[in-house]
Amino acid sequence: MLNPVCSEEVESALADGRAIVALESTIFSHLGLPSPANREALERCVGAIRDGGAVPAVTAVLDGVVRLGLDGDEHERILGSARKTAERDVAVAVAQRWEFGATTVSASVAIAGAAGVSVFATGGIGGVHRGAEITGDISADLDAIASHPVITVSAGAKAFLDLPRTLEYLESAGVPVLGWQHDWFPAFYTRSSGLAIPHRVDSADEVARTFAARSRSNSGVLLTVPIPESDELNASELDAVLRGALDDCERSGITGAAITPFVLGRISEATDGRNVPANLALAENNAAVAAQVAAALAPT
Ligand code: PSU
Ligand code: MN
Repeated sequence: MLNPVCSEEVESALADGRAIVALESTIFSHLGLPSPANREALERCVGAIRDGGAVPAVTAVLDGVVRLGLDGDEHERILGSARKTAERDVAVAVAQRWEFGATTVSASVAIAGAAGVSVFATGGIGGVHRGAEITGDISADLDAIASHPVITVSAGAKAFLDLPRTLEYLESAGVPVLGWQHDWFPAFYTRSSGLAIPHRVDSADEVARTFAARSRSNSGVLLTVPIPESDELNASELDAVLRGALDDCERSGITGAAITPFVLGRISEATDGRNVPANLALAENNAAVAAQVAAALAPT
């Protein structure tokens, strides 16, 4: 069964009950962000977690070993090309000894939960894809958030997904969806999708108390943090870019797990990389909020 190998630092933080924040590796690989922005994203996320007094714990499969927390020089290894590794793929990555399996949100919450790490930060989660009523394409992230004991901190989901259905799915799956000091479900590059957030929270303590009071011990919570106002992109301009990216995806016959990386790449191209600073700012901000939540959960 899933039994992650923890870095020494994560191991001792777990033993002492200190704050830890897990991070995924897909966002930092070529599947998530272009180089060199991916390196900057990793440095800023790790820095924000440390500044918040927590220990960063990047998840990955390296040389067939499931890892939680990497040593300094090992961070280099997650910046290159990778095989996308969702929760179900982790077992295959181990069995086939993949050199670098880049963990998605679903794999990361499974790995964090298995080790007893309760807070995980990312950029955006996967969700219900547009047209899912035909294709059935619903990201494994949603069921994973529902079924592992981890608080996922994200800037919502990108608007190329079907956001109303994503919220409906999370409701059916029993996931508390909390809005960080905000009344709207955020749409990654923009602070509001126009959809009301089920519950607003205003402090890390409220998030920690919600987590402590959930009805099933193996279930998770989704905390959405809107992108900082100064980094928000223009919604109407973005709409055209997202529509174009989805059209290209359909024309190219891209399906399944390849859809999200393809669309992310097309958004980067179509905006000439103007989306990247926003992406980095929100990921860093999520990491900082996650560190506060992890501190509120820590007994000491
Ligand atoms: N959305 C983003 N950036 C990302 C991803 C999603 O804005 O990097 C990645 C995350 O790793 C997420 C995964 O868990 O894509 C979801 O893929 P899929 O839609 O195939 O489930
Ligand atoms: Mn999918």
